[in-house]
Amino acid sequence: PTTTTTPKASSPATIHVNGKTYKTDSWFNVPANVLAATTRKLHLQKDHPISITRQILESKFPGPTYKYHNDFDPVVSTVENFDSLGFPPDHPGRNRSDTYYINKDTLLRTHTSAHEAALFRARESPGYLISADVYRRDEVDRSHYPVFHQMEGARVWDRASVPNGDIVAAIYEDLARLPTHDIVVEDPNPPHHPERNPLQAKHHTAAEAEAVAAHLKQSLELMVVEIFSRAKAAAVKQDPNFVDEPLRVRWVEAYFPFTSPSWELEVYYAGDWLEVLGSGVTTQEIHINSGVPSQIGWAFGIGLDRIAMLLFQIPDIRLFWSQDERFLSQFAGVSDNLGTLKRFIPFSKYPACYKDVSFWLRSTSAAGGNSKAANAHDFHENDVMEVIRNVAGDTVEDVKLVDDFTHPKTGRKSMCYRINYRSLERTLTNAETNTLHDQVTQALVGKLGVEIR
Ligand code: FA5
Ligand code: MG
Repeated sequence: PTTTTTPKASSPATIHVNGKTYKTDSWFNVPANVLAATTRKLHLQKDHPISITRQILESKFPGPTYKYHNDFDPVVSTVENFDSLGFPPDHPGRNRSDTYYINKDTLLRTHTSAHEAALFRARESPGYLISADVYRRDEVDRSHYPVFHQMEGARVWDRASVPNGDIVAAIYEDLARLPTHDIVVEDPNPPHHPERNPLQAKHHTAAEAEAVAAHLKQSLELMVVEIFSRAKAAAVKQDPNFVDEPLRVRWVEAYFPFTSPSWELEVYYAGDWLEVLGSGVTTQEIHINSGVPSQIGWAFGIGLDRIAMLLFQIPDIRLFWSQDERFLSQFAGVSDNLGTLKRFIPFSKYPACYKDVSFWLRSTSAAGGNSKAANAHDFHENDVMEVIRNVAGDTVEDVKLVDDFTHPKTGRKSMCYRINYRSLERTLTNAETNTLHDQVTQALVGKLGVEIR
């Protein structure tokens, strides 16, 4: 029998999010610190870097064609988050090790695509943008946090309402009205694998899919060019030695259950290609199931935190959650005047304090009995990450697996994690770090049933 190591968040019978009450059940796995983040709405906080980034991106998708939705509730159903988008029943994203559940049918959205089908159904505008907080159980380091922000966008055309029913002509007319940019896209049309990422031949002609893709690419390139031009302008203004390298962007093939074909847009940054967004031609079943079978279109999703980190040169994702004036004051006034955007000047970095914790999992054969005991079979690293984050909060900078080892005789597995304790705001005392680390160790034993070595 499989046991579960999912940390037992103190499970209240009901919880409240944004003034609504939800019943929990045995699927509930949302820790208090994550639940608390649902009230923050950083994407709407004036002069917050996440909100400024949203404003800059919105400026490239003007109304009334695009309507902005910035206040959708983070609690959605499994139907909205997964089924409506064509996720197969066994998709790993549905696991409790990856997703925060309130109950079996209700979760904290893992992406803004959860609202896509409802907006297609609503038909309020031919395009939309959604900005929102999203939630994923994940590793702990300077670029991952259990809560981050996405902006989702889509644009549709309706065969039933374009002049002469010529949807291809209508899309190219809209494309011709878009601004241009002078960046050379290195791989504008990467080949795609038709077996996994087909043109939707049953629903689209090749010419239709091509027209949608061309409009998608131009629209998203404009957005990315805008961000990187603003980042560069800020850098040049502040640092006369800044090396003004030309912007490099390329399209690569990607896979999503709700678009086909699909692409990611990558930008060359600090010596490497960086994925900034996922996108594609929307799966026709979503339009059909939303009662608008005559529509075709594209959609994309971009991570606002990552973009904000690049734009402002913010070195650690935890900073977004800081209420420290030394952080927030640096962005004052920018929401009202985007031209005053400056790079973040880090305040002094406080010392790191590394501490290791080593523990045994129970061997798989010995599993059973104690349902709390972690065995090698059902061990999930995200559980370790979460227990540590729950105890030590934002004083953990990162957690890394430094050793794992299986005893040749007993078959027992041992893991060693190195935790870096470093506050963003002050120097931690030795005594304080030791106490914290003791609490983390006890929590790993108590919540995961591991045995400390
Ligand atoms: C998605 O979430 C898709 N819903 C995007 C999409 C929408 C595709 C519409 C097609 C059509 P993905 O998991 O790759 O895809 O996340 C999208 C973006 O969110 C990433 O490119 C990245 O910028 C950001 N992101 C993903 N995970 C994290 C994380 N843990 N921390 C910060 N940003 C993240
Ligand atoms: Mg991705």
